[in-house]
Amino acid sequence: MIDVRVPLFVLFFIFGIPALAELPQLSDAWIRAMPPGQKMTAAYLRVHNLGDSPLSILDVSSTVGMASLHETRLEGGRSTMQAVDSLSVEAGSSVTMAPGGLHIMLMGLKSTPAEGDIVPICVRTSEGDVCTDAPVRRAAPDVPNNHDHH
Ligand SMILES: [Cu+2]
Repeated sequence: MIDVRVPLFVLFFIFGIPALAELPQLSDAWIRAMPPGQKMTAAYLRVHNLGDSPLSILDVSSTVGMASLHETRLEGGRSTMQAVDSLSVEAGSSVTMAPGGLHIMLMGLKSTPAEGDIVPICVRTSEGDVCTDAPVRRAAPDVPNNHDHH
């Protein structure tokens, strides 16, 4: 039999090297510690788009309970929370979830995450799924130039 397979490098030469989907990177994840028995809390993190095209954050998940993307907004002097369907992150840019703004709502907790626990949080994006370990803390970590608005 004659081998008619074309070596890969020939295809690359003809069609160009296929662009590899660049997975986004997660950083600065943490979860707010709640008193035992609480059925909900919030997780915060930063999503970095390392690629050269915009990506979408489509869903969030965690092993501790139901997770959904929320945004806290000030409306008429009152703080309200809204579900966010999807979120886009510009190329080379990042989106920060922090108290008073975007956050991952964790509901229906099987057990309340305690201070010092490590909870996995996953983010589904148009470029693929990424996960990170989020430590449970009582307050936002001190980040320079990151003012904590409530
Ligand atoms: Cu919320």
